Amino acid sequence: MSDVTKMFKMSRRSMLGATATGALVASTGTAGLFSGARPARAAEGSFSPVPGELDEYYGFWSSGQSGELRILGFPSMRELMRVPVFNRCSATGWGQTNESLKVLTEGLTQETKDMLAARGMKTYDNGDLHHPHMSFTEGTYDGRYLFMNDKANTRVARVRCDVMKCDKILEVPNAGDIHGLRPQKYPRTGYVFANGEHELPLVNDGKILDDPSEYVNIFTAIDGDTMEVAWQVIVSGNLDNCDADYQGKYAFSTSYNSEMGMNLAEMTASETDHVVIFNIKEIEAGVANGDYQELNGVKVLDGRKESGKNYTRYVPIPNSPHGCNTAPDGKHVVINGKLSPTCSVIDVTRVDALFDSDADPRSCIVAEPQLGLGPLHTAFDGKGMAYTTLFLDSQVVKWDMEKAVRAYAGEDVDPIISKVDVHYQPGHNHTSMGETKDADGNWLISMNKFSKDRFINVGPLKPENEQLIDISSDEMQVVHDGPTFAEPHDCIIVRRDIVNPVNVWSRDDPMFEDARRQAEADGVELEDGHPEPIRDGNKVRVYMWSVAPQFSMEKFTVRQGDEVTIYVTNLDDVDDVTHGLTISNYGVAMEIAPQATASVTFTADRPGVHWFYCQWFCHALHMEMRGRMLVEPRGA
Ligand code: K7E
Ligand code: CUA
Repeated sequence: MSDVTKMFKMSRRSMLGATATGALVASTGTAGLFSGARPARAAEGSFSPVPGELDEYYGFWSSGQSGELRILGFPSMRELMRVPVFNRCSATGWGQTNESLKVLTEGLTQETKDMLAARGMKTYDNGDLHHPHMSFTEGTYDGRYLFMNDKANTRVARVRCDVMKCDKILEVPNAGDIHGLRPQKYPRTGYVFANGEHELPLVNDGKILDDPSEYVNIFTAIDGDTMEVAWQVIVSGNLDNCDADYQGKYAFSTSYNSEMGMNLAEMTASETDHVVIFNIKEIEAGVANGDYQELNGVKVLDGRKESGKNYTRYVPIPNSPHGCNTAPDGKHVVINGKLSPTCSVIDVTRVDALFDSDADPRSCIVAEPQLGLGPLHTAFDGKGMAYTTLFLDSQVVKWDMEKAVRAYAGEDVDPIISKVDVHYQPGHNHTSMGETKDADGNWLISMNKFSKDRFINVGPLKPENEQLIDISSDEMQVVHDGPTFAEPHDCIIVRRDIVNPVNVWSRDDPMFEDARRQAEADGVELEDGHPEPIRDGNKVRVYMWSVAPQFSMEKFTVRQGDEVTIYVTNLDDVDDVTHGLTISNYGVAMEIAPQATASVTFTADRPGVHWFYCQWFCHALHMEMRGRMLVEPRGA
């Protein structure tokens, strides 16, 4: 260790927070900035976020085929952070660091690992993340976790809300392409329900193609605490979106391909499709009684129409329903018609009868208002109003659920309150706290698939357009256009007080448990680093710490062909002093946030001097935060 290095480390440890470094960065702290004033709303002329003012809500945005989770301040819609999940991230090293690779690989099936290994890959580097949802306790968000699906590679991921990093990814066996995903709302999450969208032969070994009777779709309940599959249910027809009730009794899934068709004509042939209602207690009893087959290590129950079991009921719904949204009144579930201009409203208090007697499955439908063309998703204000996106009409329609129920019963009332044009072709929409019992009716977001002429042209690939809508009066008002890159399908809007991330990592965080274990085996304290690489055959481990603007090693030497693992522990514990480690011309880069340890393993196959540097601007001397890796040529 050089004298300068020692001095830095000494001063860091002995005068924590009082060094020049500490003072420099302490001024960027954010505490105390929030004044409590609300951004100006449409009624006051225009919407404008006030610089320096904090938002009232967290927005958790999916990113579709980008594969990441995004965090927005809401209602300003300022993008605050991107959390890599299913994607490979150049900035943070997600998909390259040992810590992220553990998360990305430990939940994969052996079959997937083998397939990827044959391509020289450890994990997938794409994903299709549609539906981010927070864990619930007693019908409202609890700030523990976010869960999300990957339609592309049949996975479900969990993000820890304390550090906003993904800590678990599970590949769901047996199912085909997880689409709809919702956590259990009551009593707590509990289960995370996940829909397999694309039907597959139950044993998919390449021997079956054109025998539809061998194809199935699978509904999966994942234990949100352990991120293991609790059970699966085979259903008739496919599964699209889903939601859970506020009683903890049922889950609901839309099916747009009850026909089990394999092409467009077949999939849309029938005038009616259905919603599947899952009876959670009955399914749990079936699991307890051994009424399942075990397939790829998972308990799979038969809930198909003809099974005669009490696990499921099938409620006929007009052609190709899409969105499935439980209202905060705890009573209604809105099924969005898509090809039908209607929404069908299920009354959950009438669902018991479907399981206890031979009641007509449609007897749980209490309203079916005609809303407009292409209803896809519905949001709620907690005051009895529903807001449905009309994809084909490019509108959002506000309607009164109670009036819709009365109209269905024969009364001459019009449930539609108003419509507003959006730009253009909306898919999901969401209200502030709208999927919880604490829906507050302040804001609506319309997530529009096309932006067309709303922004200056950026070429043939255009952004999407998410519009902020003031719903504080009967006439909805679009107050802001928010362009986004591919393709946030869905989002949630969570009151700020519910989410409380930390500012620095805890040194005993499980995320770097493996690093700690290896350091212990090497007789090293991660926080102290080690002055020389530790050699173990051709495996070499390098332990460094970082304190702005220095790494603890200014150089180290390895040999060509060595498998090198570099551990960096960021000893800075001031807000915002993240460091990075990039090795030039080696394709290696990672992020190390305050008090974190991160590590990366690579083969040192290119001899020569290679600078490693910090790529996260951290200090006035950030450019000087670098050192050299010497790779000695083979045979030297
Ligand atoms: Cu939630 Cu886009 Cu996957 Cu509707 S889906 S839009
Ligand atoms: Cu450390 Cu830049």
